[in-house]
Amino acid sequence: ISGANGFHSKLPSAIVTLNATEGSPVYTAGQELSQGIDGIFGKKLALGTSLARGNGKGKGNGKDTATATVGTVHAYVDSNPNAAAGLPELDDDGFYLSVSRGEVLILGQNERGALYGAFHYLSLLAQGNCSDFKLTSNPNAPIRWVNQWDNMQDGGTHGSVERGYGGKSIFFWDGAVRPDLTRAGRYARILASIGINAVVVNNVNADPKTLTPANMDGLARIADVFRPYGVQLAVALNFASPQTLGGLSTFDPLVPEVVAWWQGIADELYKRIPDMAGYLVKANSEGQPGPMTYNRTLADGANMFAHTLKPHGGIILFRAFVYNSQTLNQTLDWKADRANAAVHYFDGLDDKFDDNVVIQVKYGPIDFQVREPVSPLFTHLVKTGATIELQVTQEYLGQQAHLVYLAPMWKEILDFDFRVDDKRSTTADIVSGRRFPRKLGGYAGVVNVGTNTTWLGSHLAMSNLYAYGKMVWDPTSDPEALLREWTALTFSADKKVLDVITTMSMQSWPAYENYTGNLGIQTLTDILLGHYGPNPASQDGNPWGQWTRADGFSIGMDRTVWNGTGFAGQYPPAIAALYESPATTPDNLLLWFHHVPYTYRLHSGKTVIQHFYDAHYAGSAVAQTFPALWRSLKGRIDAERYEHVLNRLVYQAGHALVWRDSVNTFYHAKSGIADEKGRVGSH
Ligand code: GCW
Repeated sequence: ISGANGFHSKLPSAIVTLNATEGSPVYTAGQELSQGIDGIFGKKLALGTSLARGNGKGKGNGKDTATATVGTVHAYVDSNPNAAAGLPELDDDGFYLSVSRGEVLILGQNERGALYGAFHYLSLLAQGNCSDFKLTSNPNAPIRWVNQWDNMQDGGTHGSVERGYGGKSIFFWDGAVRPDLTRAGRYARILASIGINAVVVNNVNADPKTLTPANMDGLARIADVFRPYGVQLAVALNFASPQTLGGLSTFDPLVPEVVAWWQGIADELYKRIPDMAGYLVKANSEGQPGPMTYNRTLADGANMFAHTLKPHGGIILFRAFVYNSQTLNQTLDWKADRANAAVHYFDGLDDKFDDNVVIQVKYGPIDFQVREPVSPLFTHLVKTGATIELQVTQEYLGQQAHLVYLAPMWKEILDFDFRVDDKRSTTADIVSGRRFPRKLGGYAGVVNVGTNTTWLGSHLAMSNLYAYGKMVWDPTSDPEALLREWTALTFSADKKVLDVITTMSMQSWPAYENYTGNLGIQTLTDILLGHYGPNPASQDGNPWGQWTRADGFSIGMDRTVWNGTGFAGQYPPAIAALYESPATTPDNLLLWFHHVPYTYRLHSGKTVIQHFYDAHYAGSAVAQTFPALWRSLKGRIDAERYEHVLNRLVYQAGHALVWRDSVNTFYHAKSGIADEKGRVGSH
């Protein structure tokens, strides 16, 4: 911070933590404040543990005796009953922050909230804001989790991360929990600083061996390094474990021995981890076992776990990503559509789930594409709590080798208004439990950090993790403001640095959509291999049900009710009507909902094919400007990060051309229609 010395008089000289036992989040808050203020301003503060005033040890002019007090509202009011009247009501995890001439009061509704308040204060200081203010901040929803898709085994040896692009697992190695969990503790610190309160540590494609006694001991060690940051541990389960691990002859959720086996697991886990958050379960999807294996409903399956968690206060997030694309026949069945699966399987179950079951729904009905309509399942679950699953790891979005800032996409998703009963019904209001009053709900982000020093594999990708935490705390956050905040905290508050990173990032999602798959056709990547790089040919005839139905004349999935798969009819009437007709469907979702000739004219006046050609040129042209923009920051960013990011951006600029030419050449060959501008197929 430039001119840091000028701020000293506006800073506290001592820190007092209220009722903090070592290792508790309030204790951590005290440590973070002391380290943070020293780190930012070089000012060393006395750290005490009572309500007594600061002892004035800080060097100064004699007036330098202000104190930062941090603790729970409860602890504060206990020792200061008169103060109660002036304090706001807080929700779980919320905080109150008051700064007045260096006198700082940081109160959490619970210990975690106090830690969040401390991080918030530090973040303002680090951005050079030392002004006086009062702030009350409550989270949008109680569930603010991240999911890690970490495997315990990788070919029998090392912990890999499914769809992870930042190295090996920070939790697992060689089929067991790592002996050294220092990095897992650092991860909890990152997550707490952005308001995340739980981590599912293992892959949803779960290994039954996660639940051996030795591994449960290991999970408890992970929970121990999370706890000082108020981050709870959750675990993903394999539905067949009673059989594959427990040796029973069945895993039918209605068989008493199976239920007893799972009760034993819950009891063992909670004995080791009394504050465990709960479970995440992927069932009957992509080859995973589930209740439907025994003709039981998804509710039967979810409730079995809910029941065993209930005595311990745990919750289960049960995934809605249930589908079997292997039975779909693209050639013979025009109505075959994987997008229909979630609503199909969950319809009729809304009043069947226990109250500690939450359904975790991916934002789109297919799978983390560059653009999808928001899953209509959110409007079919009225009594059951829901979490929306977002992906911070960029599986279909460039795998951290491309800069794609995702917050603008999430914002559109969270702001989407489903018009349930013709009333405003945004995704955020549904998952937060406001639109249909419910206790539980919120957000799950698939993050997949790894052992790479950049965490996600690329420095700039961390803006996505930052924005994820901040947006789920407050979905009204402005993506650009979050990005500027993150840049100032991570790189520099230098105006040029802020402007360049903002310009590139804010253009990055639209550019990526343009060069990888526009008009709602989805990311035209390789469906069979790693979901990376262009391969439009793989988008049809694949067994995953991710199709475009492109032929020589026309393209797009007909998801109308009148003539197609019927998917559009899963939305409330006003939205269903909008998507039913190409005339009212927004251009950016046209091919998601309609099968049209390449010569169909968009609202923009262009034909579909010409839009393809132009958009792929336009998107890749934007990516081509990134390296030069970044080079203009030389000397303003440390050399190591400067070079690392530059390499990625140069690569992205080149790979965007590969995308452009592969996709354009493919559709030019398929349609036989010339590019009006003569660029495609002319050489
Ligand atoms: O699309 C798929 C991903 C899988 C993932 C699955 C899921 C964990 O490609 O890697 O498996 O989604 O979300 O379950």
